[in-house]
Amino acid sequence: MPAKKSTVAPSPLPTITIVSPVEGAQVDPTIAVVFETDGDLAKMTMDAKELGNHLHVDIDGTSLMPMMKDLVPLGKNQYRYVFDLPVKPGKHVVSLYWSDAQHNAIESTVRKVNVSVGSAAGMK
Ligand SMILES: [Cu+2]
Repeated sequence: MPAKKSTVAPSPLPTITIVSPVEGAQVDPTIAVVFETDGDLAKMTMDAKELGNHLHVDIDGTSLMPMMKDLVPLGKNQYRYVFDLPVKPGKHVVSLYWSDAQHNAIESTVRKVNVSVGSAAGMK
């Protein structure tokens, strides 16, 4: 679904940062995102008992809502998420943000990286 803008005030929200890929990185068609947050993801994903602000991962404007089982804890508040569908070669935009309970992006939290996926021939 297309990301919509939230009207919720950006009151204190946990930090969220994309650790990898870095801006401009060349990545595999099955894109893995590593991010860091001091938020309690059990309460900030679709697993929450009462849905409030929660994590969205977005690729090329299509937002996904990972469950806890989709997030691999790496320690130090870092987690890995792998998009389950491979993307086509070329440029892609990966973003990560908190959305409100209505699934609207809280704009102040949007983190974005541009990546490019090599053609099959160019891949190792
Ligand atoms: Cu959502």
